[in-house]
Amino acid sequence: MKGWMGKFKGLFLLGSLALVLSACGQENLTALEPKGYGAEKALDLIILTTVVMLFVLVIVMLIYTAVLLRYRKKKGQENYIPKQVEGNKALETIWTVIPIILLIIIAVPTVTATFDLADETGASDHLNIQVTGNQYWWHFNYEGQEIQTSQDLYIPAGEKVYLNMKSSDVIHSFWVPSISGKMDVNPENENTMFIEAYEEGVYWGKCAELCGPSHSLMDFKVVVVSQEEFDQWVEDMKNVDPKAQPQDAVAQEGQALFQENNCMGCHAIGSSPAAVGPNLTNFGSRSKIAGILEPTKENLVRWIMDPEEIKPGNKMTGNYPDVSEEEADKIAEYLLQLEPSEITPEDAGK
Ligand code: HEC
Ligand SMILES: [Cu+2]
Repeated sequence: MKGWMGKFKGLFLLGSLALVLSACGQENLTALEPKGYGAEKALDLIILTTVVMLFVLVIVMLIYTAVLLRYRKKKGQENYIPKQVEGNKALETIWTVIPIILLIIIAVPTVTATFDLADETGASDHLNIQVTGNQYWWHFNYEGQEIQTSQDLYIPAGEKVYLNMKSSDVIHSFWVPSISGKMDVNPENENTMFIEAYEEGVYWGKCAELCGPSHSLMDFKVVVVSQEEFDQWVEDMKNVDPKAQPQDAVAQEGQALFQENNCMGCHAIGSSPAAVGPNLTNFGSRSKIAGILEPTKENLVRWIMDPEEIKPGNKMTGNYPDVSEEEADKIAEYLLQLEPSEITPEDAGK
């Protein structure tokens, strides 16, 4: 009985694992359908090493089966002792040389790709973006331009973009699986990585280093648009007037409440570098709220009322006066109309 139960348990585990892992194939979040330079290099190496390993597995299994069949103890030969062999130069040479060749086949492209992906010599000819990892959100500062943004990183398709990354608190790791590999984001030193996305689209990014209770919610997006769209986005973002009055009367009240409730202490609108919290310049165009929630008014009110319920341990909780639902609703109305550019994640084919 217990044996059967055990078998069922195994089957159940396998089934649920298959179910859970099938979500790993999500479009725009999988390293197995590369849409960028680094991810493509990585997949080539994954395929190469898998082929080499399968080759070894097949050969070893063939020899193993052949030996099992051929040299098993046969009826009537119970007392037969086969010829005793001690060392065979030819065999030993073969099984030393073949693994060396296989390792060289893996090592040469791996080392080449490593140097290629770490190459920073052309950095000054390309767009450079300062990336800051924070518990539990990402900030992007376009170097040499008056643009600061958070959560959604806009880049042009088909262009190398250099990311100079640092953390404001603990170690994070920047990872957009379908575009490139991971890079540690440390508090002490800056790490640089370039990314190049081939196609327009919205690619999902993850923090890949355990950084606190909401680590798994530290999502962001890379919004890849055409060069023309990108140029327009840059223009629009540069020309933002942070104090602009909204048209709508409710949104105007929201703006006043946003100022009264200390929100401005942590959230900049425009290119000011204040960075305790995400920059909200183009908040109305966000693909998600706080990196994870669908961008609806309802969700935004939920966030403003109780961010702790959504992201435990975040640095906004408790640091602003209580706002009523009515007030939160007005603030939401204000924040959602902050759409300085027509270029949004929808243009990138969200
Ligand atoms: C003490 C600093 C601080 C104050 C004050 C503060 N926030 Fe925040 N806020 C944060 C931080 C930090 C985050 C990011 C949380 C996370 O994702 O971990 C955040 C996130 C947000 C987000 C999501 C942003 C995005 O890009 O998706 C919104 C919206 C927001 N806050 C609105 C407000 C409003 C409205 C107020 C005033 C009532 C306010 N905040 C006051 C620090 C603050
Ligand atoms: Cu993190």
